[in-house]
Amino acid sequence: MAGMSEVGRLFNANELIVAEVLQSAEAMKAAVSHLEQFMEKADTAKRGKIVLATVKGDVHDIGKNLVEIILKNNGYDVVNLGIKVPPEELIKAFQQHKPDAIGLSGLLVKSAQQMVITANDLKDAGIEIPLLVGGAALSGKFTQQKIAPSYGNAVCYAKDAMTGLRLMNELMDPATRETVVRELTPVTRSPKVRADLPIQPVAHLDRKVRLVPDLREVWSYIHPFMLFGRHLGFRGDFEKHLAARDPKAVELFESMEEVKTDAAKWMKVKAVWQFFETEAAGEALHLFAPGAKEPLHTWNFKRQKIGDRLCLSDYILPAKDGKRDHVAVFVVTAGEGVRERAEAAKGSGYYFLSHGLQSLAIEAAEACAEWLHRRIREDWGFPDAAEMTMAQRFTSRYRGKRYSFGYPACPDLEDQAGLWKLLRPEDIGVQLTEGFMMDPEASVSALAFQHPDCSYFSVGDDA
Ligand code: B1M
Repeated sequence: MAGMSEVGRLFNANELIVAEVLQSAEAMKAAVSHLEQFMEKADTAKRGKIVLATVKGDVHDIGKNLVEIILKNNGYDVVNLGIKVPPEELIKAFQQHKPDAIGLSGLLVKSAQQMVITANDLKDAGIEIPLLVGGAALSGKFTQQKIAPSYGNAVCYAKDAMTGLRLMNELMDPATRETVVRELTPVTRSPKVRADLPIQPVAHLDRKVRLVPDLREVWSYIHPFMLFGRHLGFRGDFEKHLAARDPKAVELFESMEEVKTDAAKWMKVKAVWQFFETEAAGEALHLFAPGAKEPLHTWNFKRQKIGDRLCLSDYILPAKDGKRDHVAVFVVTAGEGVRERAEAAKGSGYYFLSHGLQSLAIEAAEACAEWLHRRIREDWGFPDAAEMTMAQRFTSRYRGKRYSFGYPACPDLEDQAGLWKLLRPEDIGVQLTEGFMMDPEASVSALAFQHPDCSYFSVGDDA
Protein backbone atom coordinates (compact mmCIF):
# COMPACT_ATOMS: atom_id res chain seq x y z
CA MET A 1 0.00 0.00 0.00
CA ALA A 2 1.22 3.50 -0.76
CA GLY A 3 2.60 5.35 2.25
CA MET A 4 0.85 8.54 3.44
CA SER A 5 3.40 10.88 1.89
CA GLU A 6 3.20 9.08 -1.46
CA VAL A 7 -0.56 9.44 -1.48
CA GLY A 8 -0.19 13.12 -0.67
CA ARG A 9 2.21 13.52 -3.60
CA LEU A 10 -0.22 11.67 -5.84
CA PHE A 11 -3.01 14.08 -4.90
CA ASN A 12 -0.84 17.04 -5.77
CA ALA A 13 -0.22 15.81 -9.29
CA ASN A 14 -2.43 17.91 -11.51
CA GLU A 15 -2.43 15.46 -14.41
CA LEU A 16 -4.37 12.74 -12.58
CA ILE A 17 -7.54 11.57 -14.30
CA VAL A 18 -10.78 11.39 -12.27
CA ALA A 19 -10.58 7.63 -11.76
CA GLU A 20 -7.06 7.96 -10.40
CA VAL A 21 -8.12 10.76 -8.09
CA LEU A 22 -10.93 8.61 -6.73
CA GLN A 23 -8.59 5.65 -6.34
CA SER A 24 -6.09 7.84 -4.54
CA ALA A 25 -8.82 9.08 -2.24
CA GLU A 26 -9.87 5.51 -1.52
CA ALA A 27 -6.27 4.51 -0.88
CA MET A 28 -5.86 7.40 1.51
CA LYS A 29 -9.01 6.48 3.43
CA ALA A 30 -7.96 2.82 3.61
CA ALA A 31 -4.47 3.80 4.73
CA VAL A 32 -5.77 6.08 7.43
CA SER A 33 -8.24 3.54 8.85
CA HIS A 34 -5.53 0.86 8.75
CA LEU A 35 -3.05 3.09 10.58
CA GLU A 36 -5.61 4.16 13.14
CA GLN A 37 -5.38 0.88 15.07
CA PHE A 38 -1.60 1.34 15.54
CA MET A 39 -1.81 4.94 16.71
CA GLU A 40 -1.20 5.47 20.36
CA LYS A 41 -4.31 6.72 22.09
CA ALA A 42 -3.79 9.43 24.66
CA ASP A 43 -4.76 8.03 28.02
CA THR A 44 -5.73 11.40 29.38
CA ALA A 45 -9.31 12.04 30.36
CA LYS A 46 -11.32 13.73 27.59
CA ARG A 47 -9.67 17.07 26.95
CA GLY A 48 -12.67 18.67 25.30
CA LYS A 49 -15.33 18.19 22.68
CA ILE A 50 -15.39 19.36 19.06
CA VAL A 51 -18.05 19.10 16.36
CA LEU A 52 -16.40 18.63 12.94
CA ALA A 53 -17.91 19.11 9.48
CA THR A 54 -17.08 19.70 5.84
CA VAL A 55 -19.14 22.75 4.90
CA LYS A 56 -22.25 22.83 2.69
CA GLY A 57 -21.55 22.06 -0.98
CA ASP A 58 -18.20 20.35 -0.39
CA VAL A 59 -17.51 16.59 -0.40
CA HIS A 60 -13.80 16.65 0.47
CA ASP A 61 -13.38 14.93 3.78
CA ILE A 62 -9.96 13.31 3.83
CA GLY A 63 -8.31 16.26 5.57
CA LYS A 64 -11.18 16.61 8.02
CA ASN A 65 -11.06 12.90 8.83
CA LEU A 66 -7.34 13.17 9.48
CA VAL A 67 -8.06 15.97 11.91
CA GLU A 68 -10.68 13.76 13.58
CA ILE A 69 -8.21 10.90 14.04
CA ILE A 70 -5.46 13.11 15.39
CA LEU A 71 -7.79 14.84 17.82
CA LYS A 72 -9.38 11.59 18.97
CA ASN A 73 -5.98 10.05 19.56
CA ASN A 74 -5.03 13.00 21.68
CA GLY A 75 -7.93 12.71 24.05
CA TYR A 76 -10.64 14.76 22.36
CA ASP A 77 -14.24 13.80 21.97
CA VAL A 78 -15.05 14.35 18.26
CA VAL A 79 -18.53 14.49 16.74
CA ASN A 80 -17.99 14.16 12.99
CA LEU A 81 -21.04 15.38 11.05
CA GLY A 82 -19.65 14.34 7.68
CA ILE A 83 -19.74 16.25 4.39
CA LYS A 84 -21.96 18.95 2.80
CA VAL A 85 -23.11 20.07 6.24
CA PRO A 86 -25.43 23.10 6.17
CA PRO A 87 -25.32 25.67 9.00
CA GLU A 88 -28.70 24.49 10.39
CA GLU A 89 -27.24 21.06 11.02
CA LEU A 90 -24.25 22.55 12.81
CA ILE A 91 -26.53 24.67 14.97
CA LYS A 92 -28.56 21.56 15.92
CA ALA A 93 -25.38 19.63 16.70
CA PHE A 94 -24.16 22.51 18.87
CA GLN A 95 -27.39 22.43 20.87
CA GLN A 96 -27.31 18.64 21.16
CA HIS A 97 -23.61 18.03 21.93
CA LYS A 98 -22.60 21.28 23.64
CA PRO A 99 -19.06 21.20 22.22
CA ASP A 100 -16.11 23.41 23.24
CA ALA A 101 -15.33 24.25 19.61
CA ILE A 102 -16.70 23.78 16.09
CA GLY A 103 -14.37 22.65 13.32
CA LEU A 104 -15.09 23.48 9.68
CA SER A 105 -13.26 22.01 6.73
CA GLY A 106 -13.55 22.86 3.03
CA LEU A 107 -11.31 22.51 -0.01
CA LEU A 108 -13.16 24.30 -2.76
CA VAL A 109 -12.62 28.00 -3.28
CA LYS A 110 -16.37 28.49 -2.88
CA SER A 111 -16.15 26.67 0.47
CA ALA A 112 -14.12 29.55 1.86
CA GLN A 113 -17.09 31.82 1.11
CA GLN A 114 -19.43 29.18 2.53
CA MET A 115 -17.45 29.36 5.78
CA VAL A 116 -18.12 33.11 5.97
CA ILE A 117 -21.86 32.39 5.57
CA THR A 118 -21.77 29.51 8.03
CA ALA A 119 -19.88 31.62 10.60
CA ASN A 120 -22.51 34.34 10.26
CA ASP A 121 -25.38 31.87 10.73
CA LEU A 122 -23.69 30.42 13.82
CA LYS A 123 -23.30 33.93 15.23
CA ASP A 124 -26.97 34.71 14.51
CA ALA A 125 -27.88 31.52 16.39
CA GLY A 126 -26.07 32.95 19.43
CA ILE A 127 -23.11 30.58 19.21
CA GLU A 128 -19.89 32.07 20.59
CA ILE A 129 -17.51 29.13 21.06
CA PRO A 130 -14.23 29.18 19.07
CA LEU A 131 -14.26 28.03 15.44
CA LEU A 132 -11.39 25.96 14.06
CA VAL A 133 -11.14 26.19 10.27
CA GLY A 134 -8.94 24.43 7.74
CA GLY A 135 -8.69 23.30 4.14
CA ALA A 136 -6.50 24.02 1.14
CA ALA A 137 -8.53 27.00 -0.17
CA LEU A 138 -8.21 28.92 3.11
CA SER A 139 -5.51 31.20 4.43
CA GLY A 140 -4.83 32.88 7.74
CA LYS A 141 -5.50 36.26 6.14
CA PHE A 142 -8.88 35.21 4.71
CA THR A 143 -9.80 33.74 8.08
CA GLN A 144 -9.01 36.93 9.99
CA GLN A 145 -10.36 39.35 7.38
CA LYS A 146 -13.53 37.54 6.31
CA ILE A 147 -14.52 34.64 8.54
CA ALA A 148 -13.67 36.17 11.94
CA PRO A 149 -15.55 39.48 11.32
CA SER A 150 -18.53 37.45 10.08
CA TYR A 151 -18.49 35.35 13.26
CA GLY A 152 -17.52 38.13 15.68
CA ASN A 153 -15.81 35.63 17.95
CA ALA A 154 -12.53 33.69 17.95
CA VAL A 155 -11.73 31.87 14.70
CA CYS A 156 -8.50 29.81 14.51
CA TYR A 157 -6.96 28.84 11.18
CA ALA A 158 -5.10 25.51 10.99
CA LYS A 159 -2.95 24.97 7.92
CA ASP A 160 -2.71 21.27 8.74
CA ALA A 161 -4.07 18.71 11.16
CA MET A 162 -1.18 19.04 13.62
CA THR A 163 -1.74 22.79 13.84
CA GLY A 164 -5.40 21.97 14.48
CA LEU A 165 -4.34 19.81 17.42
CA ARG A 166 -2.00 22.50 18.81
CA LEU A 167 -4.76 25.12 18.57
CA MET A 168 -7.28 22.84 20.30
CA ASN A 169 -4.75 22.19 23.06
CA GLU A 170 -4.22 25.93 23.52
CA LEU A 171 -7.96 26.55 23.54
CA MET A 172 -8.62 23.87 26.15
CA ASP A 173 -5.68 24.76 28.42
CA PRO A 174 -6.90 27.28 31.02
CA ALA A 175 -3.40 28.83 31.05
CA THR A 176 -3.53 29.78 27.35
CA ARG A 177 -7.22 29.84 26.41
CA GLU A 178 -7.90 33.46 27.33
CA THR A 179 -4.91 34.79 25.37
CA VAL A 180 -5.69 32.71 22.26
CA VAL A 181 -9.36 33.69 22.30
CA ARG A 182 -8.51 37.38 22.81
CA GLU A 183 -5.94 37.38 20.02
CA LEU A 184 -8.25 35.67 17.55
CA THR A 185 -11.45 37.52 18.35
CA PRO A 186 -11.98 40.40 15.95
CA VAL A 187 -12.19 43.77 17.71
CA THR A 188 -15.26 45.58 16.45
CA ARG A 189 -14.95 48.54 18.78
CA SER A 190 -12.06 49.84 20.84
CA PRO A 191 -12.69 49.49 24.57
CA LYS A 192 -11.19 52.99 24.92
CA VAL A 193 -14.22 54.64 23.27
CA ARG A 194 -17.49 54.93 25.18
CA ALA A 195 -20.63 53.83 23.36
CA ASP A 196 -23.22 54.75 26.00
CA LEU A 197 -23.33 58.53 25.53
CA PRO A 198 -26.45 60.44 24.43
CA ILE A 199 -26.72 61.25 20.72
CA GLN A 200 -26.24 64.93 19.99
CA PRO A 201 -28.79 66.41 17.56
CA VAL A 202 -27.56 68.76 14.80
CA ALA A 203 -29.05 72.09 13.71
CA HIS A 204 -29.35 71.25 9.99
CA LEU A 205 -28.71 68.46 7.48
CA ASP A 206 -28.56 70.39 4.21
CA ARG A 207 -25.41 71.13 2.24
CA LYS A 208 -23.95 74.58 2.85
CA VAL A 209 -21.88 76.35 0.20
CA ARG A 210 -20.43 79.69 1.33
CA LEU A 211 -18.03 82.44 0.38
CA VAL A 212 -16.67 83.43 3.81
CA PRO A 213 -17.52 87.15 3.99
CA ASP A 214 -14.96 88.36 6.53
CA LEU A 215 -11.45 87.52 5.38
CA ARG A 216 -9.85 89.19 8.41
CA GLU A 217 -11.94 87.02 10.74
CA VAL A 218 -10.63 83.87 9.06
CA TRP A 219 -7.07 85.21 9.13
CA SER A 220 -7.41 85.70 12.88
CA TYR A 221 -7.49 81.87 13.09
CA ILE A 222 -4.05 81.54 11.44
CA HIS A 223 -1.59 79.71 13.64
CA PRO A 224 1.39 82.13 14.01
CA PHE A 225 3.88 79.30 14.40
CA MET A 226 2.75 77.73 11.12
CA LEU A 227 2.85 80.98 9.12
CA PHE A 228 5.92 82.67 10.58
CA GLY A 229 7.82 79.60 11.76
CA ARG A 230 7.04 76.76 9.34
CA HIS A 231 6.56 78.81 6.15
CA LEU A 232 8.69 81.91 6.72
CA GLY A 233 11.45 80.31 8.77
CA PHE A 234 11.30 82.41 11.97
CA ARG A 235 13.15 80.62 14.77
CA GLY A 236 11.70 80.70 18.27
CA ASP A 237 8.33 81.70 19.70
CA PHE A 238 7.14 84.29 17.16
CA GLU A 239 4.38 85.70 19.34
CA LYS A 240 6.71 86.24 22.30
CA HIS A 241 9.33 87.88 20.12
CA LEU A 242 6.71 90.13 18.53
CA ALA A 243 5.32 91.14 21.92
CA ALA A 244 8.89 92.00 23.00
CA ARG A 245 9.24 94.13 19.82
CA ASP A 246 12.13 92.02 18.52
CA PRO A 247 13.06 93.93 15.31
CA LYS A 248 13.24 90.73 13.21
CA ALA A 249 9.77 89.63 14.32
CA VAL A 250 8.35 93.12 13.82
CA GLU A 251 9.81 93.35 10.31
CA LEU A 252 8.45 89.95 9.34
CA PHE A 253 5.06 90.79 10.79
CA GLU A 254 4.90 94.08 8.89
CA SER A 255 5.99 92.46 5.64
CA MET A 256 3.17 89.93 6.02
CA GLU A 257 0.71 92.76 6.75
CA GLU A 258 1.66 94.18 3.34
CA VAL A 259 1.08 90.77 1.74
CA LYS A 260 -2.32 90.67 3.46
CA THR A 261 -3.18 94.15 2.16
CA ASP A 262 -2.51 92.88 -1.36
CA ALA A 263 -4.42 89.62 -0.76
CA ALA A 264 -7.40 91.39 0.84
CA LYS A 265 -8.22 92.83 -2.60
CA TRP A 266 -8.73 89.46 -4.25
CA MET A 267 -8.37 86.43 -1.92
CA LYS A 268 -11.54 84.36 -1.61
CA VAL A 269 -12.10 81.84 1.16
CA LYS A 270 -14.86 79.36 0.39
CA ALA A 271 -16.37 76.41 2.20
CA VAL A 272 -18.75 73.54 1.52
CA TRP A 273 -19.97 71.44 4.42
CA GLN A 274 -22.74 69.15 5.55
CA PHE A 275 -23.80 67.06 8.52
CA PHE A 276 -24.65 63.45 7.64
CA GLU A 277 -26.49 60.82 9.61
CA THR A 278 -24.07 57.97 10.28
CA GLU A 279 -23.87 54.43 11.54
CA ALA A 280 -20.77 52.37 12.20
CA ALA A 281 -20.40 48.63 11.56
CA GLY A 282 -16.97 47.46 12.66
CA GLU A 283 -14.51 49.53 10.66
CA ALA A 284 -17.16 50.74 8.22
CA LEU A 285 -18.71 54.17 8.50
CA HIS A 286 -22.00 54.49 6.63
CA LEU A 287 -23.34 57.94 5.75
CA PHE A 288 -27.04 58.38 5.02
CA ALA A 289 -29.45 60.91 3.59
CA PRO A 290 -31.88 61.88 6.38
CA GLY A 291 -33.86 58.79 7.46
CA ALA A 292 -32.66 56.67 4.50
CA LYS A 293 -32.04 52.93 4.90
CA GLU A 294 -29.36 52.55 2.22
CA PRO A 295 -26.13 54.48 2.77
CA LEU A 296 -25.09 57.24 0.37
CA HIS A 297 -21.50 56.30 0.98
CA THR A 298 -19.38 53.99 3.14
CA TRP A 299 -15.82 54.56 4.25
CA ASN A 300 -13.89 51.51 5.40
CA PHE A 301 -11.32 52.72 7.87
CA LYS A 302 -8.36 50.85 9.28
CA ARG A 303 -8.06 49.71 12.89
CA GLN A 304 -4.88 49.85 14.98
CA LYS A 305 -3.35 46.39 15.11
CA ILE A 306 -2.00 46.81 18.62
CA GLY A 307 -2.56 48.98 21.67
CA ASP A 308 -5.97 50.62 22.04
CA ARG A 309 -7.15 49.10 18.69
CA LEU A 310 -8.74 52.41 17.71
CA CYS A 311 -10.61 52.99 14.49
CA LEU A 312 -12.35 56.21 13.40
CA SER A 313 -15.70 54.41 13.12
CA ASP A 314 -15.57 53.79 16.90
CA TYR A 315 -16.33 57.48 17.40
CA ILE A 316 -19.84 57.04 16.02
CA LEU A 317 -22.39 56.21 18.72
CA PRO A 318 -24.78 53.31 18.06
CA ALA A 319 -28.22 54.45 16.82
CA LYS A 320 -30.76 54.70 19.66
CA ASP A 321 -34.56 55.09 19.62
CA GLY A 322 -34.47 55.58 15.84
CA LYS A 323 -31.91 58.39 16.13
CA ARG A 324 -28.52 58.27 14.45
CA ASP A 325 -25.27 59.97 15.35
CA HIS A 326 -23.75 62.44 12.85
CA VAL A 327 -20.48 63.33 11.20
CA ALA A 328 -19.70 66.69 9.62
CA VAL A 329 -17.86 66.63 6.30
CA PHE A 330 -16.20 69.69 4.78
CA VAL A 331 -13.85 71.15 2.19
CA VAL A 332 -12.50 74.70 2.44
CA THR A 333 -10.24 76.61 0.09
CA ALA A 334 -8.34 79.87 -0.11
CA GLY A 335 -6.53 78.92 -3.28
CA GLU A 336 -8.46 80.66 -6.05
CA GLY A 337 -6.08 82.75 -8.18
CA VAL A 338 -3.15 82.22 -5.81
CA ARG A 339 -0.87 80.31 -8.18
CA GLU A 340 -1.25 82.92 -10.95
CA ARG A 341 -0.62 85.85 -8.61
CA ALA A 342 2.33 84.17 -6.90
CA GLU A 343 3.89 83.39 -10.27
CA ALA A 344 3.32 86.94 -11.56
CA ALA A 345 4.94 88.36 -8.40
CA LYS A 346 7.91 86.03 -8.85
CA GLY A 347 8.20 86.97 -12.51
CA SER A 348 8.38 90.65 -11.51
CA GLY A 349 11.10 89.92 -8.95
CA TYR A 350 8.86 90.21 -5.83
CA TYR A 351 10.05 86.97 -4.28
CA PHE A 352 8.85 87.63 -0.74
CA LEU A 353 5.40 88.62 -1.97
CA SER A 354 5.26 85.46 -4.10
CA HIS A 355 6.20 83.15 -1.21
CA GLY A 356 4.16 85.17 1.29
CA LEU A 357 1.01 84.88 -0.81
CA GLN A 358 1.31 81.12 -1.13
CA SER A 359 2.03 80.74 2.59
CA LEU A 360 -0.86 83.01 3.50
CA ALA A 361 -3.24 81.04 1.27
CA ILE A 362 -2.23 77.67 2.71
CA GLU A 363 -2.54 78.93 6.28
CA ALA A 364 -5.80 80.73 5.44
CA ALA A 365 -7.22 77.37 4.30
CA GLU A 366 -6.08 75.78 7.58
CA ALA A 367 -7.50 78.75 9.48
CA CYS A 368 -10.79 78.40 7.65
CA ALA A 369 -10.92 74.74 8.69
CA GLU A 370 -10.43 75.86 12.31
CA TRP A 371 -13.02 78.61 11.92
CA LEU A 372 -15.57 76.30 10.28
CA HIS A 373 -14.97 73.53 12.80
CA ARG A 374 -15.81 76.01 15.58
CA ARG A 375 -19.03 76.89 13.77
CA ILE A 376 -19.82 73.19 13.31
CA ARG A 377 -19.43 72.68 17.08
CA GLU A 378 -21.89 75.53 17.63
CA ASP A 379 -24.40 73.94 15.22
CA TRP A 380 -23.90 70.67 17.05
CA GLY A 381 -24.97 72.35 20.27
CA PHE A 382 -21.68 72.44 22.15
CA PRO A 383 -20.03 75.83 21.49
CA ASP A 384 -16.54 76.41 22.88
CA ALA A 385 -16.42 77.91 26.35
CA ALA A 386 -16.30 81.72 26.15
CA GLU A 387 -12.87 81.76 27.80
CA MET A 388 -11.29 79.37 25.26
CA THR A 389 -8.18 80.96 23.76
CA MET A 390 -6.97 80.58 20.20
CA ALA A 391 -3.89 78.73 21.52
CA GLN A 392 -6.21 76.18 23.15
CA ARG A 393 -8.14 75.89 19.91
CA PHE A 394 -4.89 75.23 17.99
CA THR A 395 -4.19 72.31 20.31
CA SER A 396 -7.79 71.09 19.84
CA ARG A 397 -8.90 71.42 23.46
CA TYR A 398 -12.51 71.38 22.33
CA ARG A 399 -15.02 68.56 22.13
CA GLY A 400 -14.46 66.18 19.21
CA LYS A 401 -11.76 66.27 16.55
CA ARG A 402 -11.40 66.66 12.80
CA TYR A 403 -9.51 64.14 10.68
CA SER A 404 -8.20 64.56 7.15
CA PHE A 405 -7.53 61.78 4.65
CA GLY A 406 -3.82 61.21 4.15
CA TYR A 407 -3.09 61.68 7.88
CA PRO A 408 -2.26 58.83 10.34
CA ALA A 409 -5.80 57.88 11.46
CA CYS A 410 -7.13 57.64 7.87
CA PRO A 411 -4.09 57.46 5.58
CA ASP A 412 -5.84 56.37 2.38
CA LEU A 413 -5.99 59.34 0.05
CA GLU A 414 -8.32 57.39 -2.27
CA ASP A 415 -11.03 57.98 0.34
CA GLN A 416 -11.15 61.59 -0.84
CA ALA A 417 -13.23 60.28 -3.77
CA GLY A 418 -16.15 59.55 -1.40
CA LEU A 419 -15.96 63.03 -0.01
CA TRP A 420 -16.15 64.43 -3.54
CA LYS A 421 -19.19 62.30 -4.28
CA LEU A 422 -20.96 63.55 -1.14
CA LEU A 423 -20.04 67.24 -1.17
CA ARG A 424 -19.26 68.21 -4.79
CA PRO A 425 -16.44 70.63 -3.80
CA GLU A 426 -16.10 71.59 -7.49
CA ASP A 427 -18.78 74.14 -6.61
CA ILE A 428 -16.22 76.07 -4.54
CA GLY A 429 -13.54 75.58 -7.20
CA VAL A 430 -11.69 72.58 -5.71
CA GLN A 431 -10.91 69.66 -8.00
CA LEU A 432 -9.66 66.20 -7.07
CA THR A 433 -6.59 65.20 -9.10
CA GLU A 434 -5.92 61.67 -10.38
CA GLY A 435 -3.67 61.17 -7.35
CA PHE A 436 -6.57 62.24 -5.04
CA MET A 437 -4.85 65.53 -4.17
CA MET A 438 -6.77 68.79 -4.03
CA ASP A 439 -6.29 71.52 -6.60
CA PRO A 440 -5.74 74.35 -5.76
CA GLU A 441 -3.24 73.35 -3.11
CA ALA A 442 -4.49 75.84 -0.49
CA SER A 443 -7.47 73.62 0.37
CA VAL A 444 -8.33 71.42 3.34
CA SER A 445 -10.80 68.55 3.59
CA ALA A 446 -11.88 66.91 6.83
CA LEU A 447 -14.42 64.84 8.73
CA ALA A 448 -15.46 66.26 12.10
CA PHE A 449 -16.57 63.88 14.87
CA GLN A 450 -18.29 64.99 18.07
CA HIS A 451 -17.33 62.13 20.38
CA PRO A 452 -15.67 63.45 23.55
CA ASP A 453 -13.21 60.50 23.53
CA CYS A 454 -11.78 61.45 20.11
CA SER A 455 -7.99 61.44 19.98
CA TYR A 456 -5.35 61.55 17.28
CA PHE A 457 -3.85 58.13 16.53
CA SER A 458 -2.07 56.20 13.80
CA VAL A 459 -3.16 53.02 12.04
CA GLY A 460 0.26 52.49 10.44
CA ASP A 461 1.90 49.06 10.33
CA ASP A 462 3.56 49.51 13.70
CA ALA A 463 0.35 50.81 15.33
CO1 B1M B 1 -11.58 17.48 -5.58
N1 B1M B 1 -10.82 19.24 -5.89
N2 B1M B 1 -13.14 17.92 -6.46
N3 B1M B 1 -11.96 15.64 -5.20
N4 B1M B 1 -9.74 17.22 -4.96
C1 B1M B 1 -9.57 19.61 -5.29
C2 B1M B 1 -9.77 20.25 -3.93
C3 B1M B 1 -8.98 20.60 -6.35
C4 B1M B 1 -7.99 21.63 -5.77
C5 B1M B 1 -8.35 19.79 -7.50
C6 B1M B 1 -7.76 20.67 -8.59
O1 B1M B 1 -8.46 21.28 -9.33
N5 B1M B 1 -6.47 20.74 -8.67
C7 B1M B 1 -10.28 21.25 -6.93
C8 B1M B 1 -10.77 22.50 -6.23
C9 B1M B 1 -10.55 23.73 -7.07
C10 B1M B 1 -11.24 24.93 -6.57
O2 B1M B 1 -12.11 24.97 -5.78
N6 B1M B 1 -10.79 26.03 -7.11
C11 B1M B 1 -11.25 20.12 -6.80
C12 B1M B 1 -12.46 20.00 -7.52
C13 B1M B 1 -12.72 21.10 -8.55
C14 B1M B 1 -13.37 19.00 -7.30
C15 B1M B 1 -14.73 18.82 -7.95
C16 B1M B 1 -15.57 20.08 -8.08
C17 B1M B 1 -14.46 18.15 -9.33
C18 B1M B 1 -15.70 17.89 -10.12
O3 B1M B 1 -16.40 16.96 -9.84
N7 B1M B 1 -15.92 18.75 -11.09
C19 B1M B 1 -15.39 17.80 -7.02
C20 B1M B 1 -16.06 18.51 -5.84
C21 B1M B 1 -17.41 18.15 -5.60
C22 B1M B 1 -17.88 18.84 -4.35
O4 B1M B 1 -17.17 18.94 -3.38
N8 B1M B 1 -19.10 19.33 -4.40
C23 B1M B 1 -14.22 17.09 -6.47
C24 B1M B 1 -14.25 15.78 -6.04
C25 B1M B 1 -13.18 15.08 -5.54
C26 B1M B 1 -13.16 13.63 -5.23
C27 B1M B 1 -14.51 13.06 -4.80
C28 B1M B 1 -12.72 12.93 -6.50
C29 B1M B 1 -12.02 13.53 -4.18
C30 B1M B 1 -12.50 13.74 -2.75
C31 B1M B 1 -12.56 12.46 -1.96
C32 B1M B 1 -12.81 12.76 -0.51
O5 B1M B 1 -12.35 13.76 0.06
N9 B1M B 1 -13.54 11.88 0.08
C33 B1M B 1 -11.20 14.75 -4.55
C34 B1M B 1 -9.86 14.91 -4.21
C35 B1M B 1 -9.19 13.75 -3.56
C36 B1M B 1 -9.16 16.11 -4.45
C37 B1M B 1 -7.68 16.42 -4.26
C38 B1M B 1 -6.98 15.72 -5.41
C39 B1M B 1 -7.06 16.00 -2.94
C40 B1M B 1 -7.76 16.53 -1.67
C41 B1M B 1 -7.21 15.80 -0.45
O6 B1M B 1 -7.85 14.92 0.07
N10 B1M B 1 -6.00 16.21 0.02
C42 B1M B 1 -7.66 17.97 -4.37
C43 B1M B 1 -6.40 18.51 -5.00
C44 B1M B 1 -5.37 18.84 -3.98
O7 B1M B 1 -5.67 19.30 -2.87
N11 B1M B 1 -4.14 18.70 -4.36
C45 B1M B 1 -8.95 18.27 -4.99
C46 B1M B 1 -5.30 15.54 1.13
C47 B1M B 1 -5.81 16.08 2.48
C48 B1M B 1 -5.12 15.39 3.61
O8 B1M B 1 -5.50 17.46 2.52
O9 B1M B 1 -7.91 18.18 2.68
O10 B1M B 1 -6.10 19.87 2.33
P1 B1M B 1 -6.54 18.59 2.91
O11 B1M B 1 -6.39 18.69 4.50
C49 B1M B 1 -5.25 19.11 5.15
C50 B1M B 1 -5.26 20.58 5.49
O12 B1M B 1 -5.93 21.36 4.53
C51 B1M B 1 -5.83 20.63 6.85
O13 B1M B 1 -5.33 19.47 7.46
C52 B1M B 1 -5.26 18.41 6.48
C53 B1M B 1 -4.06 17.56 6.77
O14 B1M B 1 -2.97 18.26 7.23
N12 B1M B 1 -7.26 20.67 7.08
C54 B1M B 1 -7.77 21.04 8.29
C55 B1M B 1 -8.30 20.37 6.29
N13 B1M B 1 -9.44 20.53 6.92
C56 B1M B 1 -9.16 20.93 8.15
C57 B1M B 1 -9.98 21.24 9.23
C58 B1M B 1 -9.39 21.67 10.40
C59 B1M B 1 -8.02 21.76 10.52
C60 B1M B 1 -7.19 21.46 9.45
O15 B1M B 1 -10.09 21.95 11.49
C61 B1M B 1 -11.48 21.81 11.50
